[in-house]
Amino acid sequence: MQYSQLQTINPKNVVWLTIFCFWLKSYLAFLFEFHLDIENNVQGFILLISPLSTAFFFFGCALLFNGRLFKLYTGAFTISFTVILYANIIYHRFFNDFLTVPDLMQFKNFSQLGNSTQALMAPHDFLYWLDTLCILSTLFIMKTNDRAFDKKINISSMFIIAGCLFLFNLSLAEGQRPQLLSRGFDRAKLVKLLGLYNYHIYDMIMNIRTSSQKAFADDSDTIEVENYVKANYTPPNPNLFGIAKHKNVILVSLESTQNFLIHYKLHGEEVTPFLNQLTSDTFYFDHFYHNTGQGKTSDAEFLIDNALYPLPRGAVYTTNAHNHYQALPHILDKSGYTSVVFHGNHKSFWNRDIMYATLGYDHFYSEKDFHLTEKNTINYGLKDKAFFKQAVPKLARLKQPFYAKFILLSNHFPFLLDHGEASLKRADTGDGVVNRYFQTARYQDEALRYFFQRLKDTGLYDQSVVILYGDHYGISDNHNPAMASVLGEDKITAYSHYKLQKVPLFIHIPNLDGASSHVMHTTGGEVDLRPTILHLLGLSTDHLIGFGADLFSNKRKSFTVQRDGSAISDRYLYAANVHQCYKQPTGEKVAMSNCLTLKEAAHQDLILSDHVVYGDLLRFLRSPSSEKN
Ligand code: GP9
Ligand code: MN
Repeated sequence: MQYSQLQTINPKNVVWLTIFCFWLKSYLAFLFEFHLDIENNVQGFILLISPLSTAFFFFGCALLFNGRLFKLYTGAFTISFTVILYANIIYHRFFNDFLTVPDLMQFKNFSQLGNSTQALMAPHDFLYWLDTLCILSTLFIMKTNDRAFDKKINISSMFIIAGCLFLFNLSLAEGQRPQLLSRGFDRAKLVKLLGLYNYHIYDMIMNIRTSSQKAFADDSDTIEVENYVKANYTPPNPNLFGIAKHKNVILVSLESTQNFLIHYKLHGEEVTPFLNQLTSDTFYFDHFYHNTGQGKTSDAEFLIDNALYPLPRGAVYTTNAHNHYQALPHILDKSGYTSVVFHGNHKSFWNRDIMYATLGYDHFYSEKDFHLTEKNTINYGLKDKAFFKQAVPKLARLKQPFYAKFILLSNHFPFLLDHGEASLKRADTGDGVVNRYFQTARYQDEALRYFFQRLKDTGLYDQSVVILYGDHYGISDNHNPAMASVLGEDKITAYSHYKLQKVPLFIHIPNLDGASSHVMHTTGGEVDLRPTILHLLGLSTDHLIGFGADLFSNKRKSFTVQRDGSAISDRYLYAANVHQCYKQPTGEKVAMSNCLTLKEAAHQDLILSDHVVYGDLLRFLRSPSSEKN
C-alpha cells in the first residue's frame, strides 16, 4: 500500500474500538454460549462488567508502544483473546466446562478431534471473528508514525480504570460466594463471578502453585496419606478372595456409556440387548458412578489402575505422566502377568504411550498395529466391530495370565455411524446428539456381543475375569431438555444430574459355581476397581496407597465421590455444585447436617489423592511398585 493511502487514525480510538468489540462479544458469549445459571441481578451485573478490567488492562498496554509495535501488540492480543474465547466456546459446547492450562498443553489432541470439533461449530460463529477482522484491517491501513496524543495520561488512566474495575468485580464476587478463590472446585462459578479472562489468570496461578508442590514435597508428606489410607482400609470378602487366582483380567472401557441405557426401550426396542442380558449373566452394579474429570476416558483408566482420583484441572495422563505409581500392571507383573492395551486411535492421544510405560504396560496395540481403512474407521479411529475382530487374534496369542484393556471408540460424541450401520431408528427428541447416541450405543452393544462370542470360542471366557465399565457420561448437561424427555421427567434437576453420572459395571467371574451373577446395589465408582480386581486374584491391598474399596466386600461403605467434590451414598447425596443435601433415592432436599460426614469424606479423599499426585509422593515409599502376595 502507498504511504499516501494510509489513514491518520488516532491510536487511542483504535484502543477504544478493541475494548468495545472485546467487551461486546465476550458479553454476548457469556449470555448465549455459556450456561452460567445467573441467580440474581448482582451476578447479571458482574457478567456485564467482568470483561472490562481485562480489556482496559491488556488493550490499554498497547499505548505503551509506538508505530509498528503498537500495531503488532494490538493485533497479537486481539487474535489471542479471540482464540481464547472461541476455544472455550467450542470446549463448552461439548464438555459444559471451561479450558484449563493443562488442557491447552494437550494441544496435539485437538488436531485429532476432526469430526467432534466440526460438529461443535455453528454458522453464527463467524461473528466471533468479525471484529478481529475489522481491527486487523484498521491496523493495516493506519499510519505507523502517529504521536497525536499524550499517551502518558491515557496509559495511566487505562490502568487505574482496569484496577478499579477488577477490585470492584472481586468484591462483588466475594459477596456472592465467600472464599471464592480458595475453594475453586467449580469452574463455572469462577467464570460466572470473575469473568472468563480473570478465571484464566486464576487458573494459571493455580497451575504454577500445583506444579511447585512436587519440588517442595518430602517423605514426611506421605505419613498423613498412609495413616488415612490405613484407617480406611476395607478387607476383602473372604468368600471371594482369590476366587480368580491366576486368571486373566480383561477390562473393556465402554465409551460414553451411561447406566440409563440399560433396559431402556426406544421405539419399543431394547437399546442394549446384549448388555441387558449381561445383567443376569454376570455381576451387574446398578449404582456405580464414574469419578472422572477433564481427562475423560484417560481419567477412568487412571482411577482403575491406581485407585487414585484424577485431577481437578486437566488430565493427569498429561500433567503427571512421569510420576511414580502403584498401578495394576506393575503390581500384577510380580505375579507373572503380561499387561497390554488395545485401542484403535493414535498412541499419543491423552499422552497414553508415555503414561502406559510409566504404569508398567508391556505393550500398547494402538492404531498403527491395526489395519485401518476408510470403511472401518469413523470419528476418532477404528470402529468397535473391526476393532474386536482384529484384536481378538492378538489377545489369543498373548502369554497367560494377562491383564488386557480394550478401549472402545464408536459410541463417542458426536455419535456417528456410516450409512447402513444403524440397526435402531434414531430417537426423536429434537436434539441430534441425543437422537444419535442410542444408535451408536446399539452398535457398541453388537460389537460386545461379538467379542463375548469370540472369547467363548477361544476358551478365554472361562479363564478370565471380564470387566465392562462405562467410562464417563456421554450426554452433557447441554442436552438436558432432550434428556428430560428421554427419562420422562419435567426437567433435569441438580439431583437427577447426579443420577445421570451412573455408568454400568459388569464383572464376569469364571467358574463361580452357583453364584456367578447378581445385581449388586452397592454405591461405588471406578476408584473401587483396583482393590476389587486384586482381591479376586487373591492379592492383598493393605500395603498399597489408594482410595476406594472392594465392591464385593461386606465391610465396604456404600459410597463414592465425584470430582467436583460431591459425595454419594445409598442414603444421601451431597451435591457440591448447588451445595445441597438430598435424600436417596427420592431426591428430597434435607438438612445439610445429614450430608456433613459424607461431604467431609469426599473432601479428604480428594485433597489427599491430589496431594499424592501433585507431590509425586509415591516416590518416597521404599518400593513404589512392590507388593506382597
Ligand atoms: C480417544 C478416546 C476418547 O482415544 O479415548 O476419548 P474421550 O474424549 O472420551 O476422553
Ligand atoms: Mn471416553
